[in-house]
Amino acid sequence: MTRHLSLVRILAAVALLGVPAGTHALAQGAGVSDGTLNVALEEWSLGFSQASASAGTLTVRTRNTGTAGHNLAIEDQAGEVRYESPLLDPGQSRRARVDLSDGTYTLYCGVPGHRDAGMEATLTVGEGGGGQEPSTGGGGGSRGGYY
Ligand SMILES: [Cu+2]
Repeated sequence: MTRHLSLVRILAAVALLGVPAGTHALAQGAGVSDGTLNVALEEWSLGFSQASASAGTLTVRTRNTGTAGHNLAIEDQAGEVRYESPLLDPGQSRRARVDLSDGTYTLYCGVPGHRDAGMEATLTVGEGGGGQEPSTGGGGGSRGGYY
């Protein structure tokens, strides 16, 4: 008897899983995969809020999937802008290579007001990020100052 009940439950669960997810999900594929950071500029997000990558050269693909002009800036933890795309019109995209070392970076849209509206994300590079090869830097645990 209990066997029948659990079979019914499994079938019900499968049926639920079969329902397509919401059609209006966040931009597909945004975030980091295969050494490429995909950014979807839209109102009001970058398509993701947190991502991580291995240290090194990161390909940054920025696409304006929104309806207003946007751009992308990458700022390091010292507040220095490491990359900034030109202003992109809706539908435009840009590709660049950015060399990033271990650290935490803030990504945002530089159009006034857009960052505050939600066009901001955090990228963690190196420790705790990427998760592929451990950093080649001799495995010391010390985090030296950047000065
Ligand atoms: Cu913007």
